[in-house]
Parts: sequence; structure tokens; C-alpha cells
Amino acid sequence: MAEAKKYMSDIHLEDYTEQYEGKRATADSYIFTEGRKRESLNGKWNYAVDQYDTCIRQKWYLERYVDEKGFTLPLDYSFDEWPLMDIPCCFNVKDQKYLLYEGSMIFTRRFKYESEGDEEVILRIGAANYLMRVFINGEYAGLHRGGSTPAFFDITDMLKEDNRIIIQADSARRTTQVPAENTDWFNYGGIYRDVELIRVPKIHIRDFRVFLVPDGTYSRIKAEAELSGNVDAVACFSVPGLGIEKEMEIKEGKGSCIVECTPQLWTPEEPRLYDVKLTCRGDSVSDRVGFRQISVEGRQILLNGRPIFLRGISCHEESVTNGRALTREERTENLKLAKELGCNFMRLAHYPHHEETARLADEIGILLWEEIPVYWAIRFGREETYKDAENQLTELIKRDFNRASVIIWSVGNENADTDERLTFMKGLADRAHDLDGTRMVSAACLVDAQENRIADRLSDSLDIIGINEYCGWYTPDFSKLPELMSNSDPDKPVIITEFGADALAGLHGTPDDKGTEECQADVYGKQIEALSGIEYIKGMTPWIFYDFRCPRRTSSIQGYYNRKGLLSEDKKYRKPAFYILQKFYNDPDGSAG
Ligand code: GCB
Repeated sequence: MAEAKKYMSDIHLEDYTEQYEGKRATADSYIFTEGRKRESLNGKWNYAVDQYDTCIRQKWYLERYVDEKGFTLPLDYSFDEWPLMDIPCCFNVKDQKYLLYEGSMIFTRRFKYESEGDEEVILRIGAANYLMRVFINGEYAGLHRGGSTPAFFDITDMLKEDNRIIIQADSARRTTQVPAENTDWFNYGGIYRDVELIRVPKIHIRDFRVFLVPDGTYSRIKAEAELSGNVDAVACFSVPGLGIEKEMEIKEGKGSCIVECTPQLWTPEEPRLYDVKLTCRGDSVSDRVGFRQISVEGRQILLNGRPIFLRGISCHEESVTNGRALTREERTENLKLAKELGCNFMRLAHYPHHEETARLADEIGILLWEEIPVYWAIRFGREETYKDAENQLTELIKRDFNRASVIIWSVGNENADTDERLTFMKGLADRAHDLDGTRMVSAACLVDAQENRIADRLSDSLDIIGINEYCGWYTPDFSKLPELMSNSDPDKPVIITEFGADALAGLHGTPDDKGTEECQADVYGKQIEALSGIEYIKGMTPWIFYDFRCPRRTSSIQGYYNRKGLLSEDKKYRKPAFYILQKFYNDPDGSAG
């Protein structure tokens, strides 16, 4: 019997997202943007909460009021009458009623465009958590996955004089994503980094890398370039501060050159930066870079050939008023506070922070660990999840390759040592090494709890082993720490990437009273004592710089905050442990390593 002709429309479709999968912004869409003119699309955008994904189910972006059969449709949206929000921002902290909202929000605005001739127009969105779909004048520009790396969309052919852009930003947590559903931080949503248009010539510079050749001579700078087309050309590479102006031959879209010179080396104490520039076929980009060499020899970490102890602190990207969308002033304040703590190093946990942080660290002189959110349980066996993680890693490395401050790429945090996870994370570590031969690769690993020793199988693929241990807190028996140290004999340097204890600012008690300042101070004192004499420990980034919002933390002292900060969440109050760590970091004997 023939099937009855049932009415079918968008409301009956289950796999309504499928049609948007084909077009994606990935690391392959990346374009080098420093030194280019950018037109900002920040500012007031109309927005609506779209909890049921109706915008993409019903295709609102088509702005079609009459359907194929000629019926005039009642509208479920009114873009221009929607309320306004200042982009970029994390919507959760902009209006109390959205604090706990997770899911889809639609943002839209109009903008003018006037062509300046034969050009391509690239839309760059610094970050939207987690997934975004972009529409220009009714056309689909593509989607991007990954909540903290930039997305690039070529929208040249979609532009008119008057334009409407619609962005669906979807912060829903999903088991297939990176990170998956369960994290120990707050899931901020929204378009929370800059939205910009960048005009480039048809054949333009896609990538520009400048670095000190890591051969121990400190006397050779290498520049590498990639063009958007498979063409031959001659580019000009210059570093005015070093009197360099050199021709670079480009063959089939790729070129590089090495220049002999003796730059003043970048160090945290003297963070010397140089202006660098590349011009090619009428296109030009520039940057400010430092020259330094980071390496590992046996169980030593060497900066410019000299052993260094990484006096660090772990840090989330957060402020009470702005969530993850920190202002430049807030980022600067964080780095300055870290300097005050005596740090020469910070771990930017657990996802890529804004590129401006690394730029400021370049200027202020703080070394950085940058990380992708391969955090706790991930669908390690799922190919698409791996691709997502690898893409986020690639986007991060492309974005921050020229930053002297960044010395370590971390491929994840606290993942159980299973076979699937090993394959997944080894893949990422190998990828990081392939993309960047000038930096170290690490991960924050768990210890082998049964044997109480450092024994993660991933270590073979890492240059530096990161270890999270919570002796004195989650592992109450403190004697486990010296035991862990003496049970272990790693063949490479180790950074203690986490230790810590909760303390509510102003709450007092004895060292045994959990959650008090005294308890936290006691843990810091004992940790420092146990770790400082260990030969293979070459740095530490205790957990954590300041208290941060966390839905999992519901006790009365926590109040939905993780209270392991050395500072209160407003960064104004220094807990006693701050001074204990500061004393250790400022004591040269304690930090010699
Ligand atoms: C960890 C995690 C970190 C948590 C921390 C804690 O091991 O890596 O994300 O916030 O412990 O406070 O439990």
C-alpha cells in the first residue's frame, strides 16, 4: 500500500543540524591578521534566546515570509526589535536571568560594506562558545567548533552594500565535544571575543612565522610565509631594529629565509621585542616578536641555554564582572599580580585564553603554558572528537606561534591512562611537534595511584611531564608526596602542574579545618618543602591564582566557586598562601632547581 502523503516540515525533522555540517571554518581557514586593517563589528547586536534551535530548524536567516507554496508565514522572530547586547561578552554575567542558561542564542546586526576593489573579505570571530553557525544576507557562511579559538569565514561573495549578519552561538555541553559535559569550571556562553572584518587582496599572506632557529647559536632568525595561492613571488622580510631587509623567494605559495644576526634575546627579565614585517604582491603584515630558545636537556629545562626553574601559577580566564571576556586592563592586572607573586611562568588553564594575554606576556615578561580543553573524560574513541581536538590545537598553534612568551603546548589535563586515550593524546602531541619544532609539548597528567609514582604512558610523547597531585587535600595523607617523589625516576623534567587547597577568603581555623586560610597555607608550606629539593622538578603552577566560578562547588564556603585561589575572585584579597608561595619564589635558594 502506498504511503499516505503526510505533511512534513521543519518541525518533523530530527537531524536538522546535518545540512550545516558540510561547510566548516577550521584551522585551514586561518589567516594571519597582525598588522592588517580591521573593521570592527563589535558593539550593539540584537539577540534572542533560541532554546529550541528554531533559527536553524525554521531557517529564519532566509528572512522568507512566503513559503514555496505561496503561504505567508507568521514570523517567530523580529530581529530589529530584539533587545540589544554589547558584543563581545559572556551573556551569563550581563543579565542575571541568563546566568545558568546553556544553549543557543541568536545574535544579529546590520552593517555597511563598500568594496575597495579586487579584494576578499574575511570575517574573523575571536571566539564564541562552543559552536557557531554564521549567516550573511540569508547565505550560510559555515560553522565553527571549539569554544576558545578564532574562526575565519570568507564572506566576499555574500556581501552587499547593506548587510545582515546572523550568528548562532550554542554553548550547550555535549559528550562528543572538547571539553565534554563535565568540567570543573563555568560554561560561559556567547560571542565573547572580537568580531571583525579583514580585507585582503585575492592573493594574500596566509601565514607568517618568525623565530630564532633553535640550534644553540642564537644567531639565526627564520621567517616562513605561506600565500593563499599556489604562486611564485618575491617577498620582502624586514626587522628594522636589526637592520634586516631580505628578499624571500616564494615558490608555489610557500617560502622561507634565514638571516644571520645577533638579536638581544628575550627573557622574562628583559622581554625585548622587535618589529617584523613581510610584504608580498601588495599585501603586507607585521608583528612584534621576541627571540629566545626553549629546550630540554635530560631533566633540565633551558631558556637560551641556561637552566630555568618555572615559578608559575595556574590561571583560569575569568573576572567577576566579565566572565571570560576580560578587558585588556584585567588581563594586564593578572600578569602584574603574577609578577608580584614572583612568577616567571603561568599556566593558562584549561583552554586557549585570548591571544592578547600572550601578547601582554610577551611585553611584561612571563613565560606561558597554553592548553587545549582535552579535559577529564573525552570520547577518546570517536574520530570526529579527535578531529575537533586536533583542530583546536592547530588553531591555537597558528594563532600564537610568534609569541616568545609561549614555551609549552599542553595537549590535555587529567585524562585516565587508557589505550584509547593514549592513541588520541599521542596523536595530539605528535601533531604539536609537527606544527612547531621550536617549543616543548606537555600535558597535565595523573599519577599512577596504585603504585604512587609518575608513570603515565603518554610521557613518551611529551618533552616535559606535567603532574597534578593534591597531597594534603584530595590525598589527605601527606606522606604520599615524598613517597611519590622517591618512587619516581622520570627521564625528563617534571612540572607540578597542580596542587592546592580550598580557602574562603577571611575564614580562619586550625590547619586541620578544611576551607580555612590556615589549612591552605599549611598545604602550601608542606608542598613547597616536599618539592623544593627534588632534582627532576623543574617548575610548578599551583592550583590556582584566584577563586573561579564553578557549578560543581556547592558547599557553604564555596557558594558555586572553586576556592583554591591564592586571591579572592575579585583579585583584591591575598590569602596567606599567596605570601608563602611569594616567599619561596623570591628566595633564590628555593628556586634554583
Ligand atoms: C584538578 C583539575 C582542575 C580542578 C582542580 C580542583 O585536578 O585539573 O580543573 O579545578 O583539580 O580544584 O579540584
